[in-house]
Amino acid sequence: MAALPENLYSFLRSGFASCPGKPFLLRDGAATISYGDIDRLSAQVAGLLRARGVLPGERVVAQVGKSPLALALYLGCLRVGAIYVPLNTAYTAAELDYFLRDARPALFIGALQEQPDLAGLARAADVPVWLHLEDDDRGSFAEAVAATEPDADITTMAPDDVVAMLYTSGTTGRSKGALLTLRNLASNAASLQTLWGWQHDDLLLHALPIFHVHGLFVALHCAMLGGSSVLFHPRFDCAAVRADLHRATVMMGVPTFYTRLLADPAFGAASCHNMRLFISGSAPLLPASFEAFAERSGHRILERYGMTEAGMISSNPLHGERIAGTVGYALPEVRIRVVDASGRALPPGEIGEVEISGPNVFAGYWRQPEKTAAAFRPDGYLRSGDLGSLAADGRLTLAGRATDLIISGGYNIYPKEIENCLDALDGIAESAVIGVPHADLGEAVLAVLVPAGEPPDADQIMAALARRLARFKQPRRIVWLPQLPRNSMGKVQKQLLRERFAHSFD
Ligand code: MCA
Ligand code: AMP
Repeated sequence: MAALPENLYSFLRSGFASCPGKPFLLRDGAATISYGDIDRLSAQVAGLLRARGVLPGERVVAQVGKSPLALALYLGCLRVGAIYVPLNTAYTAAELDYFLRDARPALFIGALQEQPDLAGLARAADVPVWLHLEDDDRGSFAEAVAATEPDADITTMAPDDVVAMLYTSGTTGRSKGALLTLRNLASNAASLQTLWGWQHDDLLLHALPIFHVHGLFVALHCAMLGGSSVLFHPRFDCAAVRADLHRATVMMGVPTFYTRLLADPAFGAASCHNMRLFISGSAPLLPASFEAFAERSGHRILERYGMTEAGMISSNPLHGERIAGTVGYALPEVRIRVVDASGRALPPGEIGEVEISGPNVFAGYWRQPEKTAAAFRPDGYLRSGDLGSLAADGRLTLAGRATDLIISGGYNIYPKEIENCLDALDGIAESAVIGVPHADLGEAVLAVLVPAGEPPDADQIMAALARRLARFKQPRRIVWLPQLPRNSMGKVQKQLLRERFAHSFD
């Protein structure tokens, strides 16, 4: 983009400043929130943050549901230059404890409905101030916002100032905070708005969570920059989405959204007669799903590729051929290369690791210099951990992952974190956690366990995991083996396990 804005909020507001009365969030059974409403609400949040002494660069951690005030909290943080740190609402108290200790926020906003002991969690992690916000937008945060005058002042930021920190699963088991700058988010939003032909009269059906890049940045930044209205669904409920689709012109989703719509006999071309664009990402969309969707709906889904550390990286074209199984071309100003194990660029057609550079690439991991260094090549390219190949014309096709990462319903899961929990339990000698094909979620978590003596009861194992891990990380199935297959170096051969258990969920 030509010149970077001085604040991400000002930039987003440039898309809707001329239409304060226009509906922003349209909600079933709840009041519509106009662009003027969100502008005022976020200014009140900014006033509250400043009144509570939150300074630019300090972290604000939020584990809250999907509501207008939750969005105003994000936008209020942008206004004052605080670093917004959204967390998956599925995280358990044990997981939350880790995030609070790691992020060291000036303010933490949680939901008592999910975490009854917010006070204890905040105290244990030495968080100075905490407030709560429930899914219905009630709670001490809502009350404090309502009692605060709007503060219209918007903090000037430098291009490389960090505006958000998003945790991503770590290969070593613990999540790392990816630091995203004004440059990262503003350049990505500007590119996508143009690339996907965002229009003022677009109506976005939004059913993604707002604690990840996909639902928070990709979808909502496009809508705000376009001054478009949003059908704001609390979650992906297939029947509700199908029933509302006929109003929408754009929908973004993970592949599970599309496979669930296909599994709904009532879904068809009539469900989406106003639609101009279906977009998919966060996990591979199977060519068979792409074709079945095109046949049923008349729409060729536009697949794009991204990662938390780099926002959106490549996209199939809006005008031009959308090819199933490919993720299209690098976004403007983004460079993609495919390299071999030694980092040498490979010729077109050869599969290697995908590496990325450009204004979208993040600033590093929070308080993890070694992990930051390991993520980058000496010339600044980010190592994605994804395998792929580039066609001669620059079109990228992904071919799996260099790591053991599991992607289930668009959520990333690193086996090591689950293996660490399993290995700590009595009666388990060792474990190997793998992802296996699953029709609904793309991949599902399967735990292969070796007993130490008499195998413990599977229910007991699951109950112990439930105390430590969010539900989406917990294995969908446990199988026992007398030993794990290992190669001559003693390394567990997960590929053999993936092949052996590939049909576990058929
Ligand atoms: C919920 N559960 C899951 C998942 N979600 N289990 C495994 N994988 C999941 N993704 C649990 C629930 O707690 C529940 O537990 C059980 O599985 C079944 O719940 P269900 O009702 O089927 O789930 P759901 O609430 O309908 O959610 C499925 C979902 C959702 C719609 C696919 O996970 C979702 O919205 N995913 C989107 C994730 C996303 O936004 N990813 C973007 C990351 P029980 O069995 O106890 O009832 S950003 C990214 O990747 C990059 C930047 C990119 O490129 O976009
Ligand atoms: P996350 O760490 O949650 O941001 O997830 C990023 C990862 O999601 C990428 O490294 C890819 O492995 C995967 N991903 C995102 N989009 C796609 C896509 N269209 N096809 C295949 N994998 C994807």
